Amino acid sequence: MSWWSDGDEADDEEYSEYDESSVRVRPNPKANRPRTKQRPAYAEAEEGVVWTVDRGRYGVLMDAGTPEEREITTARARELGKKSVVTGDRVDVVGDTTGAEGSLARIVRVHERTTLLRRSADDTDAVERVIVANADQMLIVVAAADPEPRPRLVDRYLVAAFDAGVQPILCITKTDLADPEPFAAHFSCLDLRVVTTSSTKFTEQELAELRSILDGHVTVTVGHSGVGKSTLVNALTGSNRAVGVVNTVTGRGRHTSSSTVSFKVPSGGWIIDTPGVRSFGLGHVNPENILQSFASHAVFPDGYRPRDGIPLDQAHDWEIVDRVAAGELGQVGRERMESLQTLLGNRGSSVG
Ligand SMILES: Nc1nc2c(ncn2[C@@H]2O[C@H](COP(=O)(O)OP(=O)(O)OP(=O)(O)O)[C@@H](O)[C@H]2O)c(=O)[nH]1
Ligand SMILES: [Mg+2]
Repeated sequence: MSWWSDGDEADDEEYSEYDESSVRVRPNPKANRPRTKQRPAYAEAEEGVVWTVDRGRYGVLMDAGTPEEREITTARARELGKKSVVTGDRVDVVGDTTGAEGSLARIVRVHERTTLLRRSADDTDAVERVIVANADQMLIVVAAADPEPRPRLVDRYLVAAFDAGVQPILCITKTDLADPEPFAAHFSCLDLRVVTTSSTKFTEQELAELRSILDGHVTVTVGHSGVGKSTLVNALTGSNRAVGVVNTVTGRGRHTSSSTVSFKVPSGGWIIDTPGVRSFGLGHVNPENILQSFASHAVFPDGYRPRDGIPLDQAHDWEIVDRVAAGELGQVGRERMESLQTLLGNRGSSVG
């Protein structure tokens, strides 16, 4: 298993032995009968939200927001089969749901998800890994320096966010080390909210702005290792996630966070800290959505009139490419389009 512990791989491979529901204590007299498709309805099941996944165990928050709110430890019931359970999932739980020391309940159902953020190992790999369920915002965290920010990686996150139906926000950290403006300028052709922070002097204003963005939402952080995701989550929520150091030679983080964990934002809402990933493949994304979502988030200069009266997001893909290449979104737009075309090219898709 890789260092990335998002649950799926953990459950289906190494950690399946920890699922007590798979332990058979005596010979099963029904072993030779065909399996029934009927499953128990679990009318007594209680609903909760998965707030973290760690090595085959799922932390579930029960009765959130009530005096009975409690965190319980669960395993997945065998009948879930290969279905993944990830942070953010709404689940039905049976068994001991008291949360008492040493208790273990079972997840028997996963509710339908409103959104699903996924990545693949690389762009040609259609096998997806689910990162979180039911988030409605994505905080794309990049550092102004150390590690050096890369616009093309942000393009990837943007595509994944649009594909998942999640609102992206760009957060540039470490503004004490470099001016964030030149990097932010790469995205001026898009309707993308940009916030900046510096952990050496988190100002109340910065934190208040971020909290107002998080208020009432479920926000998942994404970004390379070492960009400061956990540092930010700690500052916003008072949590105590371990933070790492960035190697001064390679400029890489140490992959300090290894699990995906949700934290309550004091003002309301949740922020989910994720481990930095080395690759954020988009092999699972429908290429048809990529240019459309780019066009629909474009920002046009004042007085702009769409060519032939057709808004950019309603144009055919080839025409979007053509119009952006002709300068409808300026030089910045051309660069973003080039990046998207490279991305599509990696996937073996052609555009225009
Ligand atoms: N100078 C400076 N350093 C920062 C800032 N934010 C975070 N750091 C440092 O960057 C290093 C990495 O921070 P983390 O919060 O662990 O980064 P992460 O994104 O959670 O990394 P992973 O968990 O490995 O994905 C730590 O040494 C932090 O102190 C900042 O705004 N300015
Ligand atoms: Mg971290």
